[in-house]
Amino acid sequence: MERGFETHQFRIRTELDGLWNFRTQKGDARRVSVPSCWETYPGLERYQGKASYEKKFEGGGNLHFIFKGVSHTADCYLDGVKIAHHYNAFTPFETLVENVERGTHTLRIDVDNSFNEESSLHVMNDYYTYGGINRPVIVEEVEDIYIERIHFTPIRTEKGWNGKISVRVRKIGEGIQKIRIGLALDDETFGDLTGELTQGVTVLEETFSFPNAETYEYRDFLPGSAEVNNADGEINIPAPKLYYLTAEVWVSLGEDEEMLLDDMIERIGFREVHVEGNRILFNGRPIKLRGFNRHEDHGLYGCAIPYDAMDYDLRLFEDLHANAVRTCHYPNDERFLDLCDELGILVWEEGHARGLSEEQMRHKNFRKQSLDCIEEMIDNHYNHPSIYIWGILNECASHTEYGKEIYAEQFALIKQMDQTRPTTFASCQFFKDISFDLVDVVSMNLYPLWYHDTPVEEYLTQINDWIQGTSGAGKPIIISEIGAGAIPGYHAPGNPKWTEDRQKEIISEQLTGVLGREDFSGVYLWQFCDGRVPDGYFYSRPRCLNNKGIVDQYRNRKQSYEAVKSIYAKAECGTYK
Ligand code: ADA
Repeated sequence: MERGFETHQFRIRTELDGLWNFRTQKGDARRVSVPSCWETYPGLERYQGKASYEKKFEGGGNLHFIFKGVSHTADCYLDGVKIAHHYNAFTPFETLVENVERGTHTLRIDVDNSFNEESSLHVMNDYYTYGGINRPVIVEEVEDIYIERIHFTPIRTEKGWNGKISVRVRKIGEGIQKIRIGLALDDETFGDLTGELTQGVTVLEETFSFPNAETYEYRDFLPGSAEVNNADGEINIPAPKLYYLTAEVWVSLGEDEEMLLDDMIERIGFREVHVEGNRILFNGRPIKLRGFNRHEDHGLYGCAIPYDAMDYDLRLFEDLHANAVRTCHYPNDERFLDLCDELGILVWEEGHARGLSEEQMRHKNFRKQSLDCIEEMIDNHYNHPSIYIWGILNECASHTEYGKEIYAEQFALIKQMDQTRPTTFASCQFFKDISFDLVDVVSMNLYPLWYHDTPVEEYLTQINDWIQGTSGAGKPIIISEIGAGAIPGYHAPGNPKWTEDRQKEIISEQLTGVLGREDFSGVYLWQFCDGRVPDGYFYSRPRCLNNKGIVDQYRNRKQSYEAVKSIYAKAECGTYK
């Protein structure tokens, strides 16, 4: 499944999941299910290189292909003719092939997950770059006029909600065509967009008022927050209010006749996020984050985590009384974002980058590859109400002039595409970061008691005092990473580091310290689950895993799980004093 809901009633589409033919460059061939990572195919657990996937399908006319994620570089061919190229495992891409003869066709995707000289973001790093078609592939049959994207912007007014609706339509072929786009919210028609299309892309947009729209609220998941009443026999659990926004493209046939050419359904929420002083306000109320950093990584699936396993992770988030997730360090599978929308989990989504030096940020492809990733992330994920902030460039060179230029360039792109969400980046440039003037929210990755033995309270005060002397003064501050490691099952006298007991001690002190202070807008624990790292990190990552999860890579719980749960359950961790 591509999304958590149906995105079309009218458009003809086929999800190309199921069995594909697979072969590595060395000739290892087998049939595999897609989406998947080749590290889950026996014998290929550590394969880095190239491989091909092939799938036959029936279709014809204008074929629109949607690739939700291929890790990490894809070259796509239809019946042997190249139709698309894409870099980055974590963002969707699409392509159109016009006037294809109806019949049986072969789609081939050549995939490369090597750390080659063209790759500036998928490099040796503290997370694993898997290989494969890690997210769904869809083929659609579209008319000569079809909807490419719908963007919905909620606008709060004194009289209730307005909504700006932008519909991006593509016209194939020459000539001018008048169209009417019929708009409905939960199947209730509320207006039209009309316009004349010429070849290529046209954006039609207008702001409509929705005075009776119900506001989308995130869930705080504090104990007792789900008032469930079964009085009328139904199980009523409060859920954030989501609406289905439908757009239908009609063309006039003369007189009073019209013909439906295409449709698209988006799911939206009426909510507003903004920064006021040192607080992040969600519908006017300050949020206090009790979150986790979550890599898309699983011991059974690699980064191709199936929908049910994503849902299982979020059931643990709810059990842990967490209200937020950070998609460290790249855009996530849209089905996960759909679940966060439905559950009301606050999402910090970020562009793909982790810990790149100034030299790595000077890689010949770095600017384009990271700007492309941001553009694809926002263009595709704009409508998710659970995303309250955009992040970029985790722990990159925000302490150098060149690095700051790059951060500025990327924030400019974000603000150009989305003026409604605050921006941030997670810094580790302690006492030397020069880029806080670029952000709405300051975020810091700290590891007191793990990477250094400075007492938590002392270190938090040092960091906050420093920030108040920089261009980040007075801005909200998020502790975007804090944590400690533990090898599952390891216990030893004196609780040395890597024991579960020591992890619990350290994390308890860290979380209590951060959540007990007024000066922070909350915390994202590093990290939710243990995640795989490449052999190149073996010296500091026992088992070739980043072992700072409170569950292991199979979601088995460590001792610290219950400790985090009890801290996050405390009411004072959900509000300020
Ligand atoms: C950094 C980085 C994370 C992870 C973490 C750790 O803060 O942002 O990706 O590497 O350190 O485990 O040390």
